[in-house]
Amino acid sequence: MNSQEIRYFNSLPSLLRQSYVKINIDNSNLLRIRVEETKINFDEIVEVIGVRDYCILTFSSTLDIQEFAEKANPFFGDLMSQTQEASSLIYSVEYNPQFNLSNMQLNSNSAQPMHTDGHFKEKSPKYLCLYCCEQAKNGGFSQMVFADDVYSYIKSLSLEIAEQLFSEYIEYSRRRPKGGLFKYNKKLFFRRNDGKIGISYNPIMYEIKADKKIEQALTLINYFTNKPSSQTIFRLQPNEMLILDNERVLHGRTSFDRTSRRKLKRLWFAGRNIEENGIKNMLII
Ligand SMILES: O=C(O)CCC(=O)C(=O)O
Ligand SMILES: [Fe+2]
Repeated sequence: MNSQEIRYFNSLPSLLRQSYVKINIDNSNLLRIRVEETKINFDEIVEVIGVRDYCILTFSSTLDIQEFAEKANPFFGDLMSQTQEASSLIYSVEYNPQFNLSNMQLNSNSAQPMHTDGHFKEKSPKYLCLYCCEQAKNGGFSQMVFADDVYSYIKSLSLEIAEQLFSEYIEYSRRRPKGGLFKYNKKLFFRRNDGKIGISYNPIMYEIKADKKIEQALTLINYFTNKPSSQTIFRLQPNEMLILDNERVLHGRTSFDRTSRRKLKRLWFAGRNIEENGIKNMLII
């Protein structure tokens, strides 16, 4: 995610973008599950995520993320690589005011617009884990918007377009880190085997093309998902982990102060039953 590719987000009304800066409290009193690293009840976690689409774990001490990943594997499926290198199974989302760690939006102190992870993958991850090692002094809030709310919002405007979003492909182009473009087609919504609505979306793209009505719907979805009143907002503390059903929840983060260090470790799991909505016509140009 290149910072030049943020233009879809920047085309949002400026008032909306400002609200990022003003968020300074949790708007939710979210359930946290307290766990000891040696006694993680994965059955319970899977059950909670099945009902709420997310869960937040508070660990009693610093977590060995590698060990966690191994224990989670039978429940969450295989770990997925997160970048071009196959070794990137544990990714650090990291900002350090002293060093410019990368030119990516993700590793800056800027806001991340609402998205699902691994949109560009043949099959997006089912579970996303974000483990907080260090949190910023101000800002750096996590935001979630649920697929069902996005669907209800579009449906309230047009049932026809809401249905088209299950069947019509959207053409995404992303810049490749070493030059050129990566193009693929993907649908926004899909119906999962469990009957729930799945979503796959990322507005940080070089270009997004679709039927005019679908493009308009995406602009509205950017608007809806990025306004704080649609979001569940909270702040991860060190030793806390957010686990999301990445097919059911969009997530983002607010900007944070320039002088803080902040670090999260991120894991992607494929899930145990691989669902629909792969990508079509992948092309590197
Ligand atoms: O920095 C955060 O809180 C979340 C960043 C994010 O979207 C991700 O790592 O997938
Ligand atoms: Fe993300």
